[in-house]
Amino acid sequence: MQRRIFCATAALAASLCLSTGAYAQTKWDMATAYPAFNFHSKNIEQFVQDVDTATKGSLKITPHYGASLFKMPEIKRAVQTGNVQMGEFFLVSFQNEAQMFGLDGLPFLVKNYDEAFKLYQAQKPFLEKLLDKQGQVLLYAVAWPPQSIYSNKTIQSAADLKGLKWRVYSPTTARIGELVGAQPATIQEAELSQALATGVIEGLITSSATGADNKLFENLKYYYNVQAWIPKNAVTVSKKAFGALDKSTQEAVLKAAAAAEQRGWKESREVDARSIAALKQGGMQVEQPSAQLKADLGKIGATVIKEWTDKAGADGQAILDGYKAGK
Ligand code: PCA
Repeated sequence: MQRRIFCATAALAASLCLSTGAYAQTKWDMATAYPAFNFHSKNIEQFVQDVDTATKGSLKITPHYGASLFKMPEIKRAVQTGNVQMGEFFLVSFQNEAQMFGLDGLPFLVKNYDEAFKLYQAQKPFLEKLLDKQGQVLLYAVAWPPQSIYSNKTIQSAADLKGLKWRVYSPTTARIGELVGAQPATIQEAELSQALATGVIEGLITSSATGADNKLFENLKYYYNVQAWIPKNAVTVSKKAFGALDKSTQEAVLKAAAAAEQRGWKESREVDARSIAALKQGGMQVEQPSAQLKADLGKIGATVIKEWTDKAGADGQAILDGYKAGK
């Protein structure tokens, strides 16, 4: 009986498909590394809905959250090689490929979201060009909240970071670890809770949002609001997949992307305040950095920026000059 109903339903569905004739639907998968409840993911969800509405369902994008399709470091390449049509990845993690990807991970270059957005405007043409060479279209980029220090013990100066098992996510965070004499270990966000629970790491620098998302207060006690940099996630689509769309669908995607970018930056600011409150609520001691810690980090930051500029060459210098002139 059940089988007969199923067959009848399937037949009806097939005839409906046939009757719509030329109706063609494009399906894209999207890889992302962050949990579905994270604010970047919510923003993606809205983007996907906007595209669906604007294209009357002719472009269906299915996001795969929590690194379920690819791990974060693999996502960029997966889009590049066409293994997945769309992806979201953390730009500064790719600094070894091109220094320009690491620009928004430089310590104390920007002081707040407005400056971070200006830096992004200066960086954007370079990012677009780099990604284009890698077979991708940059759809949008959204900032994480400012990056601050979490630790299992009090940190009054850089010397207190010495020997700490230090989680890193980029060449710059690894270099900072090295400069303070910590023990750097690369851990992806998706593995953060486990690494903390098993004692693989004792401290890190990340956003209030990631701290709250992963309930870092369960294993770490202190949060120092140093706001060292404001890095971004980029959302890209493979050039091939984008190029296969008709003009009006392409426009719908770009329009939804522009809206997602605006919404994401606004949401990031709000998420920061909410997440800091959640950290406190969870028992985390939220503190301002001491004058000594600030001074020490400032020096480390200057070293890291100098090293970046030396490697980034003329483009790097031009972008820093352009950003400073327009500030
Ligand atoms: N959270 C991500 C990237 C930056 C952030 O705030 C992470 O820690 O991996």
